[in-house]
Amino acid sequence: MERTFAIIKPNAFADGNSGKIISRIYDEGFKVVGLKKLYLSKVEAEGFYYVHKERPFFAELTDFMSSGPCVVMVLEADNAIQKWRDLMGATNPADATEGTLRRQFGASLGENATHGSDAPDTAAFEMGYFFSGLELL
Ligand code: 3AN
Repeated sequence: MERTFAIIKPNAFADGNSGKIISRIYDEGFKVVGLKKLYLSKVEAEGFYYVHKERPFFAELTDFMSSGPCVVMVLEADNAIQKWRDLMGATNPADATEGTLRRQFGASLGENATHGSDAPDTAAFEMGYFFSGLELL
């Protein structure tokens, strides 16, 4: 079993799609180990996306992620990191395959509905950023 970190981003939360996304997560066989709704500050969003701080879209990305509430989750499954990325689809919803979450709920490259860790080390950092060990029992 592996764990990964996921976010339902502010656009998907505001659109009322959190329930549909969580339902899909269960249907695909993930266990939800941690889940909470948060309204990130700009500083908290910058800390989370620290690895992207030199990227040209950093300000846009952190403005968006602090623009409204989101849902943060820890998901568990065999091969959870890749499995969740496959369910999300390509970063740009326009390139995402039919049936993926970003295709269904994403609005644009920035407002792409969901986030998922891309490797074990980033998953460990991201889970620890939002959840204590006690919250993941
Ligand atoms: P992924 O989340 O699929 O791993 P990355 O790591 O390329 O994608 O991008 C990190 C985040 O930055 C993505 N979730 C995406 O929403 C956002 N992003 C990527 N490129 C742009 C861009 N050109 N403009 C705005 N936001 C972007």
